[in-house]
Amino acid sequence: MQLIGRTMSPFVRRVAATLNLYGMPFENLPFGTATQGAEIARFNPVGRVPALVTDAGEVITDSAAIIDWLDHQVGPDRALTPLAGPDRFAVTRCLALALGAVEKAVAATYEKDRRPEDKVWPEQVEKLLGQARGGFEALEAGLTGEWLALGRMTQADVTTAIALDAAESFNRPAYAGRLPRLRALRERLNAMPEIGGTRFKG
Ligand SMILES: N[C@@H](CCC(=O)N[C@@H](CS)C(=O)NCC(=O)O)C(=O)O
Repeated sequence: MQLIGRTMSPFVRRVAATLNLYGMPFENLPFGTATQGAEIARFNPVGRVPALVTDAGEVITDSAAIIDWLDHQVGPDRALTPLAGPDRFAVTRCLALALGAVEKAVAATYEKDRRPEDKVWPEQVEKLLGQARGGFEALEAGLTGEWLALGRMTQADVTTAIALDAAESFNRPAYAGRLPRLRALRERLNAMPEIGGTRFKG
């Protein structure tokens, strides 16, 4: 299998970590969105990463669709998101917060770093960062035990840890002194080579 995109992207990284946790080997084609749009568009007409090329040569885009496909490959006993029932909802409601938060963190970075300086709108950057923090604070409030859902490690934990890593790498001061429980969860997960090993090294 081939995973398109650099693990600097939290969406790419959560797919890479899931592949590792499921023991599925893959080759990473680390195309960057800022300069390699044409290469990315060969795999994803929407021009975003991640995309996954399966061993059958099929291309799946969007981390949620890719991870759903991976979950169905490993089956209900190993899937990090339960495939059905109330347990699935317990995980997906956390995922909505983590993905929502990191989408806003990414949008804040694009707003700040990808526009000509005179076109940057500081109020919008602050609004986006506030939305990102809102999502993480809600997850922090819900983290009362060891894991975010179901009393065991799920995709909610994997994605939240990776989302927080990314949000902080984009803008460390925005999160300073906040989110102690999520940070502790993140450290535990990053100590696992399947997850910590996917940190972007470029
Ligand atoms: N919902 C998508 C979001 C993917 C996404 O926004 N990827 C960013 C990189 S972090 C991207 O490709 N941005 C380039 C662009 O939108 O032009 C997913 O979960 O895969």
